[in-house]
Amino acid sequence: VVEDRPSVADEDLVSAAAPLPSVSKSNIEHRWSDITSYTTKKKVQSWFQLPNGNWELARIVKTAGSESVISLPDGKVLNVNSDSLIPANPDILDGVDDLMQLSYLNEPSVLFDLQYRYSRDMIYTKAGPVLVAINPFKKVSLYGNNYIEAYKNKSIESPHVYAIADTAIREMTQDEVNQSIIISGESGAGKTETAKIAMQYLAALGGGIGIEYEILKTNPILEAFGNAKTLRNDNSSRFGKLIEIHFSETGKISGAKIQTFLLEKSRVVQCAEGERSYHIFYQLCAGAPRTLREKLNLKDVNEYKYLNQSNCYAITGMDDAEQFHIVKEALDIVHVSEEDQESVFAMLAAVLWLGNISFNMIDNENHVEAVADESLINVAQLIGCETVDLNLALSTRKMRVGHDNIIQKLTLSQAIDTRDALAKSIYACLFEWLVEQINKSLAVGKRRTGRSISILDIYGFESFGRNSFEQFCINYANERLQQHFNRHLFKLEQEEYIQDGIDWAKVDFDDNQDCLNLFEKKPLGLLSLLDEESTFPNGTDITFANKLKQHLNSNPCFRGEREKAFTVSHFAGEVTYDTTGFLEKNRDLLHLDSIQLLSLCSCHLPQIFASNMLNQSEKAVVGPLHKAGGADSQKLSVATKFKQLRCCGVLEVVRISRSGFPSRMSHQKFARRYGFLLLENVASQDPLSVSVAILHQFNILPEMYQVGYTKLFFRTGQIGILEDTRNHTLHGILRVQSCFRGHQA
Ligand code: AD9
Ligand code: MG
Repeated sequence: VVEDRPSVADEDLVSAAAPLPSVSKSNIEHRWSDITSYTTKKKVQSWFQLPNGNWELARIVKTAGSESVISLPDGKVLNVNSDSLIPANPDILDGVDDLMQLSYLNEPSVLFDLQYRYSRDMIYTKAGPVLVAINPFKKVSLYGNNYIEAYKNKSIESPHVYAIADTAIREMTQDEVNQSIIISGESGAGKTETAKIAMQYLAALGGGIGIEYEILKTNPILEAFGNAKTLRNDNSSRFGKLIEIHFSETGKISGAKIQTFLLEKSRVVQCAEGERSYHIFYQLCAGAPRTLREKLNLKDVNEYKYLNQSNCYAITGMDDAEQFHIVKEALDIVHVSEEDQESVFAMLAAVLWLGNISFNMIDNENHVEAVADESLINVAQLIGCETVDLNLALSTRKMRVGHDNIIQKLTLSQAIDTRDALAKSIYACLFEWLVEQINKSLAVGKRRTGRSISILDIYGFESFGRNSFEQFCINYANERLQQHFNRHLFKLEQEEYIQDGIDWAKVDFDDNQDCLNLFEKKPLGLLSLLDEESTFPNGTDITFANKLKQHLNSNPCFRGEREKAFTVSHFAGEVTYDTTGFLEKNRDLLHLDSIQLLSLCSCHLPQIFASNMLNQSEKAVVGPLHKAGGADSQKLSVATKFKQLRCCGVLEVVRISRSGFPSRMSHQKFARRYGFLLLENVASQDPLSVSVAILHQFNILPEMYQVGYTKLFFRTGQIGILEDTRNHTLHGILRVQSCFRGHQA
């Protein structure tokens, strides 16, 4: 943590780096044992990349001209081009806890360091101002009260989320600047867990009046309603979350506010093979007590179409019934009344029963009406309307033609879309309503101080075999977050050097502006074209895909694929999207008939939903995009894992931080802090002159610092040396003072 860094003062960044997923420890040891045993014998050593992409630590036997003879750990001797060798670090640097300390900063060295630490359960490593967390996929004993105490007292200094949270509290209190902890990483990297660990620390330090307990209890609720099992992560967040935790002047938590973004609605009505819908559905079916089951007419999960299409009901290690009770208890704690909880469960049951409603053909023009079976009856009863009205809302649409109102019958596919749209809307409104209730309960007290720490946890970057509209949105959100990350860490960093007149060799880094332009450019960007096509009555997924190819093929981040697909080069890699369903999902239309139906219901939640929907529809029908602001690894080669490294920007962070002067302090602060160490009296001099005098007196080498107009910039480690001298002198002074006092006494 660098003192006084205005460029990042408002943001302490945590990065949950790409996991080295399901790489078992034995596997790691096996893979790395050659290297580590070799490391001990190494003399001149370099990294050499094998044709399969893996890096091996090679001993250089001989170099002649551009050729080198190297010997590999397995005894093989190869003749290679010297340019293909990448320097390795000396043994003494094995496992350093800040990548910035590495003498040679290259991909194999960074990976080696992370791997070395990971295999010893040291999952956190610093990369300059960023914390890299590697998912352990097992319980590691790094958390809990003893650790919290230790980080609070600074008796442990190893990198940790607690240390990041501690810095955030300190800087918020001392500098009175609001802080943010931003967590990025691909799906399954550990962002949500990391966010919870940070919250745990803030709650422990800022606790006292009890609200911290409520804040922690929002996690099981939001995870139940907003997380689901995907192919990547058994507990994958399907929404973005920003939690703002407010503190009083005395440093106690006074309240919190949660904002959520872009819940994946489509999951409610369909999900891919091997995935699940939202946890809460399974929890309700497994855990509801008998009276509730009877009241809601609940069946087993496999009887509901929305849940049984994907052939996946259980999650190893998760007890849905037990989880239901945890969620209920949490709802109690955030003051959702028993009556409201029952309405919530009724709405969930209504969504499930909606999925079971089927339709009968009533004429030979493909028009349908809903089958009057228990599904229709149950939905009507649960939301509080007549079955006739529900049937009408699902199978007809009122239209205005000229001055006349006409009723149009729906075809089977239109009726299914209407039914699914209603289910998705009820669920999305339920989610929003719950967040609203939670926010009421956590409301920041009247004595608002304006001090807060925010934690951002979104869905991570996703790339599956088949990627649809959902991945398109999620990856776009990640692309934006990455730019924020880039801007903060790189651009602002450089700008600060330049502003302060510092000679700064520009460091190139991958900016993702080109990719964002591809999404955002008007009128010819992915989002504009999608919105445009969504408004055309004759627009289809094929016309959309063709339009993209027509207008965007010259863009280097875009590639048209066969049929309805296209590929985007994201910062984290290429993803091919299948446009099937894009227009429908982007339109996200809920017809007025459905809204009117809900507004007439006798059960109070649907009425609230309807009025919200009406408010929204007055703002025009907007697609969800406008709202947007997350392989079998054992077989992966090390080289593939580097790409993961790249997608978190870890290397760039290290590179830019190290190649520059990461510690900095204003002349005033520097003069105030170290001026007393000067042998000559400088009281009358300006801070800049005092700073220069200090640098001279302590023989700080000129290449170790730069004097800016307003601040001093230091290479890594220099402030530490000055701090040691200062502490030493201060202790001396204190000793003399206490002797003096003792003498007087
Ligand atoms: V997604 O973008 O929401 O799909 P996340 O949030 O990045 O994703 P998550 O935090 O849910 O990933 O972590 C995935 C799983 O990894 C968790 O369910 C845990 O089983 C595991 N995990 C993550 N971090 C830790 C940890 N610090 N200790 C132990 C962990 N297990
Ligand atoms: Mg998550």
